[in-house]
Amino acid sequence: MRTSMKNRWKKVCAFVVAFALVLPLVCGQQMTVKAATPEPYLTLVAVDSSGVDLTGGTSLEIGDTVSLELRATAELEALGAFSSIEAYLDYDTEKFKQVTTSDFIPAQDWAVYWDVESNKVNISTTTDSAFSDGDVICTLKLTVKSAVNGSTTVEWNGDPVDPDKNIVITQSDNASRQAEAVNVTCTVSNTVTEASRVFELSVPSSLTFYTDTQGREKEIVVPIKIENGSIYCGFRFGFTYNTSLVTYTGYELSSSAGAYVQSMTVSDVPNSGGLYTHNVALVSSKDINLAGEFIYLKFKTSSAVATGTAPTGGNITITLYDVVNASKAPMTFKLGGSTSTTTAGTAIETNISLNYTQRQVHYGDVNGDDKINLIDALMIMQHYNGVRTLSSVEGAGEVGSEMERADVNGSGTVTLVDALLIMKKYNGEIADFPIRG
Ligand SMILES: [Ca+2]
Ligand SMILES: [Ca+2]
Repeated sequence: MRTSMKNRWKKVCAFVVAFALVLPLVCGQQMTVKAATPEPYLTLVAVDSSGVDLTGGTSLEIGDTVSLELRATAELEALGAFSSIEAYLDYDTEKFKQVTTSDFIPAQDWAVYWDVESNKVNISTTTDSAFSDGDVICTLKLTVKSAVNGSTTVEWNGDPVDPDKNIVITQSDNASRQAEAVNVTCTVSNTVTEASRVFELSVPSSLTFYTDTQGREKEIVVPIKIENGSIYCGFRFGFTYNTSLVTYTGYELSSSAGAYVQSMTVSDVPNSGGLYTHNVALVSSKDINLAGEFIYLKFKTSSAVATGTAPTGGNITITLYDVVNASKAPMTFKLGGSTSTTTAGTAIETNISLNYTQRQVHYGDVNGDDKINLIDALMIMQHYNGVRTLSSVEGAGEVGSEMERADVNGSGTVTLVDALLIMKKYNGEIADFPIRG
Protein backbone atom coordinates (compact mmCIF):
# COMPACT_ATOMS: atom_id res chain seq x y z
CA MET A 1 0.00 0.00 0.00
CA ARG A 2 2.69 2.36 1.02
CA THR A 3 4.71 1.48 -2.09
CA SER A 4 1.72 1.92 -4.37
CA MET A 5 1.02 5.45 -3.01
CA LYS A 6 4.67 6.36 -3.51
CA ASN A 7 4.65 5.23 -7.15
CA ARG A 8 1.46 7.12 -7.87
CA TRP A 9 2.93 10.30 -6.38
CA LYS A 10 6.02 9.87 -8.54
CA LYS A 11 3.85 9.61 -11.64
CA VAL A 12 1.98 12.78 -10.73
CA CYS A 13 5.22 14.65 -10.23
CA ALA A 14 6.64 13.38 -13.55
CA PHE A 15 3.48 14.51 -15.36
CA VAL A 16 3.60 17.98 -13.84
CA VAL A 17 7.24 18.44 -14.77
CA ALA A 18 6.65 17.20 -18.35
CA PHE A 19 3.64 19.48 -18.73
CA ALA A 20 5.63 22.49 -17.55
CA LEU A 21 8.38 21.77 -20.06
CA VAL A 22 6.11 21.05 -23.02
CA LEU A 23 3.45 23.74 -22.49
CA PRO A 24 5.44 26.73 -23.83
CA LEU A 25 6.26 24.85 -27.03
CA VAL A 26 2.69 23.77 -27.51
CA CYS A 27 1.43 27.30 -27.06
CA GLY A 28 4.11 28.84 -29.38
CA GLN A 29 5.41 31.09 -26.66
CA GLN A 30 9.02 31.86 -25.90
CA MET A 31 10.41 32.51 -22.51
CA THR A 32 12.23 35.80 -22.35
CA VAL A 33 14.38 37.38 -19.72
CA LYS A 34 14.00 41.13 -19.34
CA ALA A 35 17.36 42.81 -19.78
CA ALA A 36 18.78 44.36 -16.68
CA THR A 37 19.98 47.35 -18.71
CA PRO A 38 18.12 48.74 -21.74
CA GLU A 39 19.57 48.47 -25.20
CA PRO A 40 21.57 51.60 -26.02
CA TYR A 41 20.41 54.08 -28.61
CA LEU A 42 23.95 54.83 -29.62
CA THR A 43 27.26 53.12 -30.05
CA LEU A 44 30.70 54.58 -30.36
CA VAL A 45 33.19 53.00 -32.73
CA ALA A 46 36.81 54.08 -33.15
CA VAL A 47 38.23 53.81 -36.65
CA ASP A 48 41.48 54.96 -38.21
CA SER A 49 41.79 57.09 -41.36
CA SER A 50 41.16 53.99 -43.47
CA GLY A 51 38.01 53.11 -41.58
CA VAL A 52 39.59 50.17 -39.76
CA ASP A 53 37.99 49.49 -36.41
CA LEU A 54 40.45 50.35 -33.66
CA THR A 55 38.34 49.32 -30.74
CA GLY A 56 40.31 46.13 -30.30
CA GLY A 57 43.57 48.03 -29.99
CA THR A 58 46.15 49.12 -32.51
CA SER A 59 49.43 50.97 -32.83
CA LEU A 60 49.07 54.71 -33.03
CA GLU A 61 51.74 57.31 -33.39
CA ILE A 62 51.71 60.81 -32.03
CA GLY A 63 49.86 62.98 -34.50
CA ASP A 64 47.67 60.13 -35.74
CA THR A 65 43.99 60.83 -35.90
CA VAL A 66 41.36 58.56 -34.46
CA SER A 67 37.83 58.94 -35.75
CA LEU A 68 35.16 58.17 -33.21
CA GLU A 69 31.89 57.47 -34.93
CA LEU A 70 28.72 57.94 -32.96
CA ARG A 71 26.39 55.46 -34.61
CA ALA A 72 22.68 54.78 -34.36
CA THR A 73 21.44 51.42 -33.13
CA ALA A 74 18.24 49.56 -33.93
CA GLU A 75 16.76 51.10 -30.78
CA LEU A 76 17.33 54.59 -32.14
CA GLU A 77 15.92 53.59 -35.51
CA ALA A 78 12.77 52.43 -33.74
CA LEU A 79 12.56 55.72 -31.89
CA GLY A 80 11.96 57.57 -35.16
CA ALA A 81 12.89 61.09 -36.16
CA PHE A 82 14.54 63.39 -33.65
CA SER A 83 16.17 66.77 -33.70
CA SER A 84 18.99 66.74 -31.19
CA ILE A 85 21.28 64.69 -29.02
CA GLU A 86 22.86 66.20 -25.98
CA ALA A 87 25.61 64.52 -24.05
CA TYR A 88 28.86 65.06 -22.24
CA LEU A 89 32.13 63.97 -23.70
CA ASP A 90 34.88 62.62 -21.54
CA TYR A 91 38.28 61.95 -22.98
CA ASP A 92 41.80 62.00 -21.70
CA THR A 93 43.18 65.46 -22.41
CA GLU A 94 46.65 64.24 -21.54
CA LYS A 95 46.54 61.77 -24.37
CA PHE A 96 44.45 63.58 -26.97
CA LYS A 97 44.77 67.09 -28.33
CA GLN A 98 42.24 69.59 -27.03
CA VAL A 99 39.05 69.06 -28.97
CA THR A 100 37.41 71.98 -30.75
CA THR A 101 34.10 72.30 -32.58
CA SER A 102 35.87 71.78 -35.89
CA ASP A 103 36.88 68.30 -34.74
CA PHE A 104 33.25 67.21 -34.91
CA ILE A 105 31.87 66.20 -38.29
CA PRO A 106 28.09 65.88 -37.96
CA ALA A 107 25.70 64.13 -40.27
CA GLN A 108 24.60 66.23 -43.20
CA ASP A 109 22.63 69.34 -42.24
CA TRP A 110 23.31 68.80 -38.56
CA ALA A 111 25.35 71.16 -36.44
CA VAL A 112 27.56 70.59 -33.42
CA TYR A 113 27.78 72.89 -30.43
CA TRP A 114 30.67 72.04 -28.19
CA ASP A 115 31.26 73.78 -24.90
CA VAL A 116 34.84 73.13 -23.90
CA GLU A 117 34.33 74.33 -20.34
CA SER A 118 31.48 72.00 -19.50
CA ASN A 119 32.36 69.19 -21.94
CA LYS A 120 28.81 69.50 -23.21
CA VAL A 121 28.05 68.48 -26.78
CA ASN A 122 24.84 69.22 -28.61
CA ILE A 123 24.28 67.81 -32.07
CA SER A 124 21.14 69.18 -33.63
CA THR A 125 19.28 69.97 -36.81
CA THR A 126 16.41 72.20 -37.83
CA THR A 127 14.64 69.36 -39.63
CA ASP A 128 13.94 66.16 -37.74
CA SER A 129 15.84 63.18 -39.04
CA ALA A 130 15.60 59.48 -38.49
CA PHE A 131 18.67 57.30 -38.50
CA SER A 132 18.89 53.64 -39.39
CA ASP A 133 20.81 51.06 -37.45
CA GLY A 134 24.52 51.62 -38.05
CA ASP A 135 24.20 55.14 -39.50
CA VAL A 136 26.93 57.56 -38.40
CA ILE A 137 25.38 60.57 -36.68
CA CYS A 138 28.59 62.40 -35.90
CA THR A 139 32.30 61.75 -36.17
CA LEU A 140 34.74 63.14 -33.65
CA LYS A 141 38.35 63.48 -34.73
CA LEU A 142 40.83 63.00 -31.92
CA THR A 143 44.53 63.53 -32.45
CA VAL A 144 46.97 61.52 -30.37
CA LYS A 145 49.34 63.88 -28.62
CA SER A 146 51.26 61.65 -26.28
CA ALA A 147 52.42 58.13 -25.85
CA VAL A 148 49.40 56.04 -24.98
CA ASN A 149 50.90 52.74 -24.06
CA GLY A 150 47.91 50.81 -22.94
CA SER A 151 44.48 52.19 -23.45
CA THR A 152 42.41 55.28 -23.02
CA THR A 153 38.67 55.66 -22.88
CA VAL A 154 36.41 58.11 -24.63
CA GLU A 155 32.92 58.29 -23.31
CA TRP A 156 29.70 60.06 -24.18
CA ASN A 157 27.57 60.20 -21.10
CA GLY A 158 25.06 62.09 -19.11
CA ASP A 159 25.34 65.01 -16.78
CA PRO A 160 28.36 64.32 -14.58
CA VAL A 161 26.65 66.11 -11.71
CA ASP A 162 23.42 64.20 -12.11
CA PRO A 163 24.18 60.52 -12.73
CA ASP A 164 20.50 59.77 -13.38
CA LYS A 165 20.49 62.03 -16.37
CA ASN A 166 21.73 60.16 -19.36
CA ILE A 167 22.15 61.18 -22.96
CA VAL A 168 19.19 63.32 -23.93
CA ILE A 169 17.52 62.84 -27.27
CA THR A 170 14.91 65.42 -28.26
CA GLN A 171 12.15 64.55 -30.68
CA SER A 172 10.00 66.77 -32.83
CA ASP A 173 7.36 67.27 -30.13
CA ASN A 174 10.12 68.94 -28.15
CA ALA A 175 9.68 66.42 -25.40
CA SER A 176 13.10 65.75 -24.02
CA ARG A 177 13.64 62.08 -23.83
CA GLN A 178 16.15 60.98 -21.33
CA ALA A 179 17.57 58.20 -23.35
CA GLU A 180 17.83 55.15 -21.22
CA ALA A 181 21.01 54.30 -22.98
CA VAL A 182 23.95 53.39 -20.89
CA ASN A 183 26.95 55.61 -21.34
CA VAL A 184 28.57 55.20 -24.71
CA THR A 185 32.14 54.18 -24.23
CA CYS A 186 34.96 53.38 -26.54
CA THR A 187 38.42 52.25 -25.57
CA VAL A 188 41.33 53.04 -27.82
CA SER A 189 44.42 51.01 -27.18
CA ASN A 190 47.71 51.75 -28.77
CA THR A 191 51.40 51.45 -28.36
CA VAL A 192 53.37 54.53 -29.17
CA THR A 193 57.12 54.41 -29.12
CA GLU A 194 58.85 57.34 -27.52
CA ALA A 195 61.21 57.62 -30.47
CA SER A 196 58.30 58.56 -32.71
CA ARG A 197 57.78 61.81 -30.90
CA VAL A 198 58.58 64.68 -33.24
CA PHE A 199 59.13 68.36 -32.71
CA GLU A 200 59.28 70.28 -35.97
CA LEU A 201 59.81 73.94 -36.71
CA SER A 202 59.44 75.42 -40.15
CA VAL A 203 60.52 78.75 -41.59
CA PRO A 204 60.27 80.11 -45.13
CA SER A 205 63.18 79.04 -47.34
CA SER A 206 63.40 82.52 -48.82
CA LEU A 207 62.03 86.00 -48.32
CA THR A 208 61.97 88.78 -50.88
CA PHE A 209 61.86 92.43 -50.02
CA TYR A 210 62.42 95.70 -51.80
CA THR A 211 64.98 98.29 -51.07
CA ASP A 212 65.39 101.63 -52.76
CA THR A 213 67.96 104.34 -53.11
CA GLN A 214 66.13 106.74 -50.85
CA GLY A 215 67.41 105.46 -47.53
CA ARG A 216 64.11 104.15 -46.30
CA GLU A 217 64.19 101.08 -44.11
CA LYS A 218 62.06 98.11 -45.00
CA GLU A 219 60.72 95.64 -42.49
CA ILE A 220 61.24 91.91 -42.90
CA VAL A 221 59.11 89.52 -40.87
CA VAL A 222 60.21 85.92 -40.41
CA PRO A 223 57.43 83.61 -39.21
CA ILE A 224 58.52 80.57 -37.20
CA LYS A 225 55.93 77.88 -37.34
CA ILE A 226 55.48 74.77 -35.24
CA GLU A 227 54.55 72.02 -37.65
CA ASN A 228 54.34 69.19 -35.21
CA GLY A 229 54.40 69.96 -31.56
CA SER A 230 52.92 68.47 -28.47
CA ILE A 231 53.92 67.67 -24.94
CA TYR A 232 56.89 69.83 -24.36
CA CYS A 233 57.17 72.86 -22.20
CA GLY A 234 59.75 74.96 -23.96
CA PHE A 235 62.39 75.05 -26.66
CA ARG A 236 65.60 76.88 -27.48
CA PHE A 237 66.44 78.27 -30.84
CA GLY A 238 68.73 80.91 -32.27
CA PHE A 239 68.95 83.15 -35.29
CA THR A 240 72.02 84.59 -36.94
CA TYR A 241 72.14 87.43 -39.43
CA ASN A 242 74.60 89.76 -41.10
CA THR A 243 74.44 93.21 -39.52
CA SER A 244 75.55 94.87 -42.74
CA LEU A 245 72.33 93.65 -44.33
CA VAL A 246 69.66 93.64 -41.65
CA THR A 247 69.06 94.70 -38.06
CA TYR A 248 66.96 92.71 -35.61
CA THR A 249 64.19 94.89 -34.15
CA GLY A 250 62.24 92.48 -31.96
CA TYR A 251 59.76 89.65 -31.93
CA GLU A 252 56.04 89.19 -31.68
CA LEU A 253 54.24 86.09 -30.44
CA SER A 254 51.28 84.78 -32.40
CA SER A 255 47.92 85.09 -30.68
CA SER A 256 47.78 81.37 -29.99
CA ALA A 257 51.35 81.24 -28.66
CA GLY A 258 50.79 83.98 -26.12
CA ALA A 259 48.78 81.68 -23.87
CA TYR A 260 51.74 79.36 -23.43
CA VAL A 261 54.78 81.54 -22.98
CA GLN A 262 55.79 81.98 -19.38
CA SER A 263 59.16 83.50 -20.05
CA MET A 264 61.27 84.24 -23.05
CA THR A 265 64.82 85.46 -22.94
CA VAL A 266 66.75 86.72 -25.93
CA SER A 267 70.51 86.79 -25.47
CA ASP A 268 73.02 88.49 -27.74
CA VAL A 269 76.00 86.63 -29.12
CA PRO A 270 78.07 88.90 -31.38
CA ASN A 271 80.01 86.84 -33.87
CA SER A 272 82.93 87.69 -36.09
CA GLY A 273 82.63 88.95 -39.61
CA GLY A 274 79.62 91.12 -38.98
CA LEU A 275 77.47 88.18 -37.96
CA TYR A 276 75.23 88.54 -34.97
CA THR A 277 73.34 85.79 -33.14
CA HIS A 278 70.44 85.93 -30.74
CA ASN A 279 69.60 82.84 -28.73
CA VAL A 280 66.06 82.45 -27.52
CA ALA A 281 65.05 80.32 -24.55
CA LEU A 282 61.33 79.95 -24.35
CA VAL A 283 59.60 78.37 -21.37
CA SER A 284 55.94 77.55 -21.35
CA SER A 285 53.69 77.46 -18.33
CA LYS A 286 52.16 74.22 -19.61
CA ASP A 287 52.57 71.64 -22.32
CA ILE A 288 52.42 73.33 -25.66
CA ASN A 289 49.84 71.70 -27.85
CA LEU A 290 49.91 73.78 -30.95
CA ALA A 291 50.52 73.55 -34.66
CA GLY A 292 50.86 76.81 -36.50
CA GLU A 293 52.73 80.09 -36.50
CA PHE A 294 54.28 80.66 -33.11
CA ILE A 295 56.58 83.63 -33.22
CA TYR A 296 57.48 86.35 -35.70
CA LEU A 297 61.05 87.68 -35.82
CA LYS A 298 61.30 91.22 -37.10
CA PHE A 299 64.17 92.81 -38.95
CA LYS A 300 64.70 95.97 -40.90
CA THR A 301 67.06 96.59 -43.74
CA SER A 302 70.22 98.32 -42.67
CA SER A 303 70.74 101.83 -43.96
CA ALA A 304 73.80 100.55 -45.80
CA VAL A 305 71.53 98.33 -47.84
CA ALA A 306 68.94 101.01 -48.36
CA THR A 307 71.29 103.68 -49.59
CA GLY A 308 74.03 101.69 -51.23
CA THR A 309 74.11 99.09 -53.92
CA ALA A 310 71.66 96.36 -53.16
CA PRO A 311 73.43 93.13 -52.19
CA THR A 312 72.68 90.12 -54.29
CA GLY A 313 71.83 87.88 -51.40
CA GLY A 314 72.06 87.13 -47.72
CA ASN A 315 70.86 84.63 -45.18
CA ILE A 316 69.17 84.53 -41.84
CA THR A 317 70.11 81.26 -40.20
CA ILE A 318 67.69 79.61 -37.79
CA THR A 319 69.05 77.05 -35.34
CA LEU A 320 66.99 74.66 -33.26
CA TYR A 321 68.91 73.59 -30.16
CA ASP A 322 66.62 71.47 -28.07
CA VAL A 323 63.24 71.04 -26.52
CA VAL A 324 62.71 71.32 -22.80
CA ASN A 325 61.04 68.18 -21.63
CA ALA A 326 63.32 66.01 -19.57
CA SER A 327 60.76 63.36 -18.78
CA LYS A 328 59.69 62.67 -22.34
CA ALA A 329 63.03 62.34 -24.20
CA PRO A 330 64.14 61.01 -26.63
CA MET A 331 62.61 62.98 -29.43
CA THR A 332 63.09 63.64 -33.11
CA PHE A 333 63.78 67.23 -34.14
CA LYS A 334 63.06 68.55 -37.59
CA LEU A 335 63.84 71.89 -39.15
CA GLY A 336 64.07 72.87 -42.80
CA GLY A 337 64.38 69.30 -44.03
CA SER A 338 67.06 68.38 -41.48
CA THR A 339 66.42 65.78 -38.84
CA SER A 340 68.15 65.06 -35.59
CA THR A 341 67.34 61.97 -33.63
CA THR A 342 69.92 62.05 -30.86
CA THR A 343 68.68 62.00 -27.34
CA ALA A 344 70.71 65.09 -26.51
CA GLY A 345 68.98 67.00 -29.26
CA THR A 346 71.86 67.97 -31.52
CA ALA A 347 71.36 71.45 -32.90
CA ILE A 348 70.14 71.61 -36.46
CA GLU A 349 69.90 74.69 -38.59
CA THR A 350 68.46 76.03 -41.80
CA ASN A 351 69.02 79.13 -43.89
CA ILE A 352 66.43 81.62 -45.02
CA SER A 353 67.73 83.22 -48.17
CA LEU A 354 67.07 86.94 -48.39
CA ASN A 355 66.41 88.20 -51.88
CA TYR A 356 66.72 91.91 -52.45
CA THR A 357 65.16 93.71 -55.34
CA GLN A 358 66.14 97.30 -55.75
CA ARG A 359 63.44 99.71 -56.76
CA GLN A 360 64.07 102.89 -58.67
CA VAL A 361 60.99 104.92 -57.92
CA HIS A 362 60.67 107.81 -60.36
CA TYR A 363 59.66 110.47 -57.86
CA GLY A 364 57.71 113.37 -59.26
CA ASP A 365 56.41 111.43 -62.27
CA VAL A 366 52.92 110.95 -60.88
CA ASN A 367 51.24 109.85 -64.13
CA GLY A 368 54.12 107.56 -65.13
CA ASP A 369 54.87 109.05 -68.55
CA ASP A 370 58.60 109.24 -67.72
CA LYS A 371 58.42 113.07 -67.61
CA ILE A 372 58.25 115.38 -64.63
CA ASN A 373 56.17 118.38 -65.60
CA LEU A 374 53.21 120.58 -64.65
CA ILE A 375 50.74 117.77 -65.39
CA ASP A 376 52.18 115.87 -62.42
CA ALA A 377 51.87 118.94 -60.21
CA LEU A 378 48.29 119.46 -61.40
CA MET A 379 47.38 115.86 -60.52
CA ILE A 380 48.58 116.44 -56.97
CA MET A 381 46.54 119.65 -56.68
CA GLN A 382 43.46 117.82 -57.96
CA HIS A 383 44.07 115.03 -55.44
CA TYR A 384 44.50 117.61 -52.69
CA ASN A 385 41.23 119.31 -53.68
CA GLY A 386 39.34 116.04 -53.84
CA VAL A 387 38.80 116.19 -57.60
CA ARG A 388 41.01 113.16 -58.21
CA THR A 389 42.14 110.25 -56.10
CA LEU A 390 45.70 109.09 -56.61
CA SER A 391 46.15 105.35 -56.35
CA SER A 392 48.13 103.90 -53.50
CA VAL A 393 48.41 100.54 -55.26
CA GLU A 394 51.38 99.81 -57.45
CA GLY A 395 50.07 99.05 -60.91
CA ALA A 396 51.42 96.44 -63.32
CA GLY A 397 54.75 97.57 -64.77
CA GLU A 398 55.00 100.44 -62.31
CA VAL A 399 57.62 101.02 -59.65
CA GLY A 400 55.81 102.64 -56.78
CA SER A 401 52.19 103.74 -56.70
CA GLU A 402 50.94 107.18 -57.80
CA MET A 403 50.84 108.21 -54.14
CA GLU A 404 54.42 107.03 -53.56
CA ARG A 405 55.71 108.86 -56.65
CA ALA A 406 53.82 112.02 -55.68
CA ASP A 407 55.31 112.25 -52.17
CA VAL A 408 58.50 113.93 -53.33
CA ASN A 409 59.47 115.34 -49.94
CA GLY A 410 59.07 111.96 -48.21
CA SER A 411 56.61 113.31 -45.67
CA GLY A 412 54.33 110.31 -45.95
CA THR A 413 51.49 112.52 -47.23
CA VAL A 414 50.69 114.11 -50.56
CA THR A 415 50.10 117.86 -50.22
CA LEU A 416 50.52 121.13 -52.13
CA VAL A 417 54.14 121.18 -50.93
CA ASP A 418 54.80 118.21 -53.21
CA ALA A 419 53.11 120.00 -56.14
CA LEU A 420 55.21 123.11 -55.49
CA LEU A 421 58.42 121.05 -55.40
CA ILE A 422 57.54 119.47 -58.75
CA MET A 423 56.98 122.94 -60.26
CA LYS A 424 60.35 124.10 -58.88
CA LYS A 425 62.08 121.04 -60.34
CA TYR A 426 60.34 121.68 -63.68
CA ASN A 427 61.49 125.33 -63.62
CA GLY A 428 65.04 124.31 -62.72
CA GLU A 429 64.92 125.98 -59.31
CA ILE A 430 65.93 122.70 -57.55
CA ALA A 431 68.15 119.92 -58.84
CA ASP A 432 66.41 117.07 -57.04
CA PHE A 433 63.63 116.31 -54.57
CA PRO A 434 64.17 116.25 -50.79
CA ILE A 435 63.36 112.51 -50.66
CA ARG A 436 66.54 111.82 -52.60
CA GLY A 437 68.66 114.20 -50.62
CA1 LIG B 1 54.74 112.71 -65.52
CA1 LIG C 1 54.66 115.00 -49.26
